[in-house]
Amino acid sequence: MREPKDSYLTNGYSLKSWLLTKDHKRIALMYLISISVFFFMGGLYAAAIRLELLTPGSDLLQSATYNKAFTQHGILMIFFFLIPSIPATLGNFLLPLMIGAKDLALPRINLLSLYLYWIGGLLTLYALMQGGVDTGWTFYTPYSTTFSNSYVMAVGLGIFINGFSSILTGLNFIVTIHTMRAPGMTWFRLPLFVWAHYATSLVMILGTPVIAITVLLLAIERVVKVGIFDPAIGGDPILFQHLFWFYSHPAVYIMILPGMGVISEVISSFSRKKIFGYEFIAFSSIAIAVFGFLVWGHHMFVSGQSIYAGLVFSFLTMVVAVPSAIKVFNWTATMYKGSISYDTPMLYAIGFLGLFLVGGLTGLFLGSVGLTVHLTDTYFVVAHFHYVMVGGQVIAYLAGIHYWWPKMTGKMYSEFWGKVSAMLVFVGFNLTFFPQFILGYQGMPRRYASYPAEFQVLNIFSTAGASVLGVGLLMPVVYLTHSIFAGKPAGDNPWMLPGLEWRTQSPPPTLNFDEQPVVTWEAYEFGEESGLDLEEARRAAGRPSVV
Ligand code: HEM
Ligand SMILES: [Cu+2]
Repeated sequence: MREPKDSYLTNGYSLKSWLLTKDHKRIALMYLISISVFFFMGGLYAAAIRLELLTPGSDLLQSATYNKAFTQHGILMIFFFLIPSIPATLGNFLLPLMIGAKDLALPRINLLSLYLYWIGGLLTLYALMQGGVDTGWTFYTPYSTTFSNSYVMAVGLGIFINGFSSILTGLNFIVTIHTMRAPGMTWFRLPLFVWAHYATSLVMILGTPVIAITVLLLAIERVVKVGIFDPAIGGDPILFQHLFWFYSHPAVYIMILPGMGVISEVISSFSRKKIFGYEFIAFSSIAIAVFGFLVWGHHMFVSGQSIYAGLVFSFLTMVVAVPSAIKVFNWTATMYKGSISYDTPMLYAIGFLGLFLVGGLTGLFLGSVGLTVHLTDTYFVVAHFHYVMVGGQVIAYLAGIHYWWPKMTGKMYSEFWGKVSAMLVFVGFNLTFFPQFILGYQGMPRRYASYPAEFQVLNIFSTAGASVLGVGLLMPVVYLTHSIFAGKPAGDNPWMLPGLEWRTQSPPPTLNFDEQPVVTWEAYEFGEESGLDLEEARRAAGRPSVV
């Protein structure tokens, strides 16, 4: 295997060459490290919460501390890990490579969005160290405006600034996809990962300004006492919930669409089959982005909203589930009669299919007006959104990291440890969160440090599962880092795939391609004419045959 020539990694070693880079690949790596830090910090809070819930009494954390723990867990995980997770790292790194471009259309804006993320993140961390915040990640009024004495303003400002990072990333992706595609890269030859990011970007630029304004209004009321949400001075607390969920439901799609994009790539690649129903998957992403704006009221069924509004929101919630179901159907059909190889990314992708299905279907339970009255604010909701956010997006993110790691670093990680961690994550995850469906159904409310003794057994399962999950999530940090220094060279195209990102060197050169690529093939073209001999490649890399 030939030694990699100069690559984006060898183009300058000084701190300055990183901090002032305009290279989307370097920016992606800096994001990768930053979001990992936030992820593990959020994980520490999760560990504290699970430890507290090991016993019925509130013995480890007092209620006030417990409130801060789950609030800060949620804020770090959602705003500083999950929302940027795939777009800012894998999306940033791969979008230009996949469409045959030298970089994103607006490289300086890309660097600016990283800095905004850092500023927002540091401000939030500062607030947490000063004393933290206890409102829940949803900042519901009137508690957040009138009663809470915690650092609401500083955290709100951090989230406000971070929102602009998200908006600029979305803007950059849209401009890039419109203007930077290589000759021959037509819209319907785009990898589905790119379609997914296009849809995500639409939500980012249309939705994020709403949360920014909402946080701003909250600040105005807290400081200047203008009556916006507080009825005592002429406001309406329910208005906050409308504004918040008008962003935050679409935002759940910012948190899942990119993962769906990864899964489309991985399932097709490791089934060696053209993706089934390309157009359906592409347009279902757009449909999710559009319909996602019409269902916010399903978070407010018990807020006193009119029963007729509830019926409409319930119906629309069922509608928005259809495009996701279409995707799951098409992924399954892609695997049917494919020659499947169970490499680490594929193990994660198969895990995604099962877990996302559970997450999505239980969303339908919560979207049914009658049932949700029983389930709302219980552990059932907690289980539901963790199945989608962790079982969906985090698992997809891990699938993507393992899939493109050889491209990003030029090195192969230990397949053995990869598989072990995938299994631990899957088992640990289910052990943690499945019991919470039962707990919620039995009536255990969320957001309390103590609970009646009859709920203890299932909580012990959950905490035990969380420790397995924790080990499973820490392992990749070790073997992936190890691979950078001691991994085998991966070669340009270790999985023998047709996509453009695999047709350049690993790790890629600063300008991505040595010469301007011209696309003459369809997406996911594995046929004989593609000249991609997987068996040959696997033999050369000393990997087991798949037939
Ligand atoms: C696809 C990715 C999804 C993510 C990331 C996600 C995330 C979340 C989150 C974070 C909550 C908790 C809100 C809170 O703090 O109370 C939630 C609640 C809810 N989700 Fe999802 N969700 C997703 C998909 C779905 C789907 C497909 C449906 C229905 C078709 C759905 C229906 C609901 C409903 C109705 C609630 C409110 C439950 C209640 O307050 O009683 N979600 N979701
Ligand atoms: Cu929602």
